[in-house]
Amino acid sequence: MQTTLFLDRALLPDGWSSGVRITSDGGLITAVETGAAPASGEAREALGVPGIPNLHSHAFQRAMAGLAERRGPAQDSFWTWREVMYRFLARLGPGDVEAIAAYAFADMLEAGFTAVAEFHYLHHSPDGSPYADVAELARRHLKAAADTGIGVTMLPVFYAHATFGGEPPTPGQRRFINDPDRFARIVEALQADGAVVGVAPHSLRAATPDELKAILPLADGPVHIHAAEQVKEVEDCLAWSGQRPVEWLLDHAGVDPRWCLIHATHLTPAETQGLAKSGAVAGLCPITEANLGDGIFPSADYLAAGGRFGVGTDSNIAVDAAGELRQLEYAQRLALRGRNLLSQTEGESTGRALLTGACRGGAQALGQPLGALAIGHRADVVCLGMGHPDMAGRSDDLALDTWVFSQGRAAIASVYAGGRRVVENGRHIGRGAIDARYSAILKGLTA
Ligand code: NGQ
Ligand code: ZN
Repeated sequence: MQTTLFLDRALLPDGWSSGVRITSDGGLITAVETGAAPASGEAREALGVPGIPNLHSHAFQRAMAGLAERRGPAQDSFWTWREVMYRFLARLGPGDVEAIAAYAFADMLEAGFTAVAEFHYLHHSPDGSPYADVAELARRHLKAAADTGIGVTMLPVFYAHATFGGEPPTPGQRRFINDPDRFARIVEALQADGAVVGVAPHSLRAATPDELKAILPLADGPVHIHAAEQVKEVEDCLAWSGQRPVEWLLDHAGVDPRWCLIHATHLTPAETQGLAKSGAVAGLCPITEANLGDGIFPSADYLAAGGRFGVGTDSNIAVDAAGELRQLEYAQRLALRGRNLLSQTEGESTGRALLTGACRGGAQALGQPLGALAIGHRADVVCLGMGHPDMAGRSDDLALDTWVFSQGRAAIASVYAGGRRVVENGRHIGRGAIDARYSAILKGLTA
């Protein structure tokens, strides 16, 4: 179906333009006119920018937001959080997973994310046995994406071990486990559904080098892996191989633009340069990384070296595209005691630099034409509410910086995903039913 959207101002690949008409067909942009006048009855918005791809999500974790913020008996850490997460996921059935994913995806759309890479590892029933359809839970995510209108790249996760050296998995991990053959069946099922599909070895903890070799050829989409998020993981990797996780991947795994290294928090200067040179995307999840106490990725050095990046909501503890970009910059400000550290040239808007970078890297990491208001790309547009007093007299980069650094997701008025308006007045059009289903489930999970 052909649709048009008229924008008084829009951020196109070569900069801000006036009188922009975006025509799309079947979800993709087929024409971009500038200097046009609005037609009567045509959808019209004040200011539009490309929707941001969310390159890393575990949708089910949205429903445990707020459940792990209480001090435990010993020192809390990423690893104690993970125990809470394992206990939480043990209670989720297919209907719960689908309802939570729909809620998370609607939340993402309202927050400025128009596509998501779902890093999906919750494959099996609570006792570890597969569902009758081995791709049951993966397909529930596809259904939730279709229902909400968010674009999706499915990343079925290969998970087989508790830690480096092929250790057997723990009971808390049994819902994640496959051998390469059964994993291939999940990948094939998603491909048969016509989804964009990549592969995701969970981490070097969960997949051995031989397993990596077996699973990488199963799909031609992107390859995502968690790497070097925690200091303990770096130490354990050194003990196992004599190398750090990112160093090992760069040396042994053929890291190239098909790859996205999630977190990559703990890097030596040589790894930072090596990752930048590889053309892979650093998948940064600044809000979750702060929540989990991971550490600070060296973004300023990495971007100065030409490194590619995108942002992800990971645990979905707080879903906000502007918030991720802000936290990315703020971590550098706090660590380096400077300001405007992630824009590269004098006078450049930091919000604009972050948005543009995250759109480009996010599109690469999702393996789809996303993140640009240009022909052939998905018609994903985030429109800011310019009537707010904070926006008075502001447009273009100033409006963008006000969104990113001040207002956050409250600045978003409308969102178009695949040419369809799915967020109106800041609310997803399916909110009523999605919220009712989600609240009922959440009540049961907290009881
Ligand atoms: C995950 N999340 O797979 O959900 C992980 C925790 C792990 C983050 N790393 C589990 N943020 O890494 O073992
Ligand atoms: Zn993750």
